[in-house]
Amino acid sequence: MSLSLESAQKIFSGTQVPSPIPATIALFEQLSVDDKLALLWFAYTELGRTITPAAPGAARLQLAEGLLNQIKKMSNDEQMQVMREMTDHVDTPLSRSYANFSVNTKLAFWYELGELMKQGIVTPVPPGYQMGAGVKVVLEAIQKLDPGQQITVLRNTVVDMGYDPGADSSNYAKAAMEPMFPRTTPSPTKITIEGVTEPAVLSYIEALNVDNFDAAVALFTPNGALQPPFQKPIVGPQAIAAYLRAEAQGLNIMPETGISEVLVDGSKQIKITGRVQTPWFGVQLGMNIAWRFLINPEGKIFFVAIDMLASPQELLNLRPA
Ligand code: ECH
Repeated sequence: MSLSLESAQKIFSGTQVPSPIPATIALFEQLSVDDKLALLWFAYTELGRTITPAAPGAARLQLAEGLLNQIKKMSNDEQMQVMREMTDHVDTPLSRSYANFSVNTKLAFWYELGELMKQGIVTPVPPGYQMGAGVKVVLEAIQKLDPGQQITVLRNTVVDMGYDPGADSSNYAKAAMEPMFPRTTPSPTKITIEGVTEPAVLSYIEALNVDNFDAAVALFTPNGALQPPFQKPIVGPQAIAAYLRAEAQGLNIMPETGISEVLVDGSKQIKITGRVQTPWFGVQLGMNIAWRFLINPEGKIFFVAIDMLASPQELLNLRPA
């Protein structure tokens, strides 16, 4: 029996709980452009009271330097206009350059603009801005999320900005030409998962913890797939490698417990829960994550879905189904 992607996506579906992240992003999308920018500023400054991102290194900022220098030279009105155009996906040279950045460079660009806002060099909200009722609703929705979910919402809005005339997956390739994201915390060296000893799973985690994406991809079947949180599966080793290079740099992966079940055809479904640290926030923040693996009878990864969980309670939710 050959494994199908469709049935793989359904493994352990009984343990899934609806995530508030897409709902919060949908609320955000309904705001006016000025409300969006103001919301991000309020959410980011509020988050900053408890956790702050690590300053991106000089090498990364250099990639965004051209854009940042243009913006620094502008008047406050022009700066506001540029930020509105990026948020509204207006086709401008600046929006296009931004869309060409990798995820980490996009984040570094806004990190730097945020610093310039704190210093008063760039205005965070238009003069005379009045907060709309919608902003309060979205802010409250964000406040209810756990920190890992909050930074996911921020990150998704940043990724989505700018104007990209091509397919959005094309900028995964950009990351290959950019410097690696430095690890802010040493990664765990010895991985043990209570209840799971599957070699492919352990090797996958170990490979990601040393940014060895080629080794991670070699564990997949030729038609294997990886499904990131809230996304469609990415199919095939080449596409997975490009994705991991763009999105998984510097992650510290700390699985805790799991369950493993052998299916009639000899394949295995394995669910693991644990924590992941992003190099942007290091030890300040552990995201609660679940992995759902489908391993073929030869021990290769046919499918892995990565799910973002809300709470440590959900981490314990390992019931098979
Ligand atoms: C200001 C106002 C104007 C508008 C904007 C502003 C700036 C905002 C800034 C935001 C910065 C946000 C940051 C967010 C970082 C989030 C990182 C996350 C990482 C999650 C990673 C995960 C990885 C999971 C995976 C695993 C695998 O096994 C396979 C691969 C993969 C305020 C100026 C915009 C500056 C820095 C959420 C979950 C575990 C799927 C990758």
